Amino acid sequence: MSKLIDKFAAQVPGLRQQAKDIVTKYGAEKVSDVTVAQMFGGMRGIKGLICDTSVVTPDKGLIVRGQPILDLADRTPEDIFWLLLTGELPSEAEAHDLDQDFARRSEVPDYVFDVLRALPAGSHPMAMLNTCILALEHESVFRTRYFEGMKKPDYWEAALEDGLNLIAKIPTIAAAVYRMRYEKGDPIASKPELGWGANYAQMLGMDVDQDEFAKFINLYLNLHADHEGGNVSAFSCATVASALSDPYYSVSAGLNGLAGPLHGLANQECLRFVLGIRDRYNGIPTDDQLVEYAWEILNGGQVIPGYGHAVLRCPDPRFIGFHNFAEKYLADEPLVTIVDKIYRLIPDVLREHGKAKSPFPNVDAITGSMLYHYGLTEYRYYTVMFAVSRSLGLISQLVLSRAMGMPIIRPKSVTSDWVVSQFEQPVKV
Ligand code: HAX
Repeated sequence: MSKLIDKFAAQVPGLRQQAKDIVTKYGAEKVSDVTVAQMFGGMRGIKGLICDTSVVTPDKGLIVRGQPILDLADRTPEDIFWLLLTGELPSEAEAHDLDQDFARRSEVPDYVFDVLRALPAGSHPMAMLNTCILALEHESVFRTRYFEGMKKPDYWEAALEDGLNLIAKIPTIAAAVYRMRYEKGDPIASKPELGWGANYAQMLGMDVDQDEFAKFINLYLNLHADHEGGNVSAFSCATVASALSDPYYSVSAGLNGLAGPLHGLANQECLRFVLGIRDRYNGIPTDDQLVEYAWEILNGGQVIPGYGHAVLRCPDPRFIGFHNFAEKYLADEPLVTIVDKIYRLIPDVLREHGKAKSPFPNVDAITGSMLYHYGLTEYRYYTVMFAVSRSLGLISQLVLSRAMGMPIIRPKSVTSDWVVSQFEQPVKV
């Protein structure tokens, strides 16, 4: 058994007891009122889920297990996974043990590559990744054990087993998606001894300073790993997992949500936006040109990609984390200069426009431009990198839910007519 499994196993009885105690003590207390506007507004602001891995506060952004994400920027993604699952950062020995465990589990069966080869040439990289994850479902320990009669207290263990296997394999699959989809040559052999993130970086095969690129990829994987429980990918994954669909089905469901343009796919839209500015103005626009361009977009009824957020009401600290990295390593990159200019000028435009509740950048406002700098110009691929990272959060969340004995998710829906009937005054005759 790995040190992570041991550590988490020791926590499980406490997690389960805590969940029971909370319900016993506070079960009848009310935490949220629901208005009709919220029902028609994507359930924004309704407190109805438990997620212990991270919280996003409007004024501070992402806090992972009590630690602001920027304090964790120099950690490895493996450290973040350990933290998400156990609530603590690993010791050096524990981190090493997790790396070895991932290495042991990292080999991807040949049939997954056969599946990739069988897909149509122009497939979207996210469809390719997700198809591979579903193909890997063949390996599910959770499903096998469930149909052998696994008991509820053991669900978490089988879910974690699948989760560790999937995390260990996903960089190899994602890198193969990149190389096969964009005809970069054969997949590059895995070197798990480099560490989870650096190995992914080397398997992409970019012709850049590998040390710097690995640092960037580690930062990317680390900052995108989790964003509490109500975002589309986390909530979709949690809902599917609550039906005891195994982690391959559940993570795939979450990642299908990540593929939407208002969620994970936004990062490719952001790069297109920045490239559009560069091409239109033959380089870096003047302040006036940029403001004029932003108004053109808004008046055309479109959104400014990379700006606004459902929860945040401050610049996304993950944007700041990437911005800090760009200042150190990419100061001469014109796209980053444009991103900077947008950051300086667009919030005022959005304020004046008056619609977006947050005029600040989210994480997607900068990442595409940085990836482009490193030669990763195929922006349809970016969501796949997001997905590799987000697998850490989705799996931590679903394992915790099974450990806590959470039931199937099944909120009540009502019809529009029911809503009207609740509030309509009877017509006087
Ligand atoms: N530009 C122009 N208008 C915007 C806007 C932006 N960047 N952000 C929000 N608005 C508009 C909304 O479209 C909405 O208009 P309508 O009332 O006409 O529908 C209004 O402002 C209120 O929206 P909101 O409450 O501020 O924002 P939502 O919670 O509804 O949506 C979004 C949050 C992130 C989807 C939204 O800000 C947006 O579309 N941003 C641009 C796309 C983007 O950057 N997405 C990435 C988000 C990060 C993420 O999840 N990554 O995975």
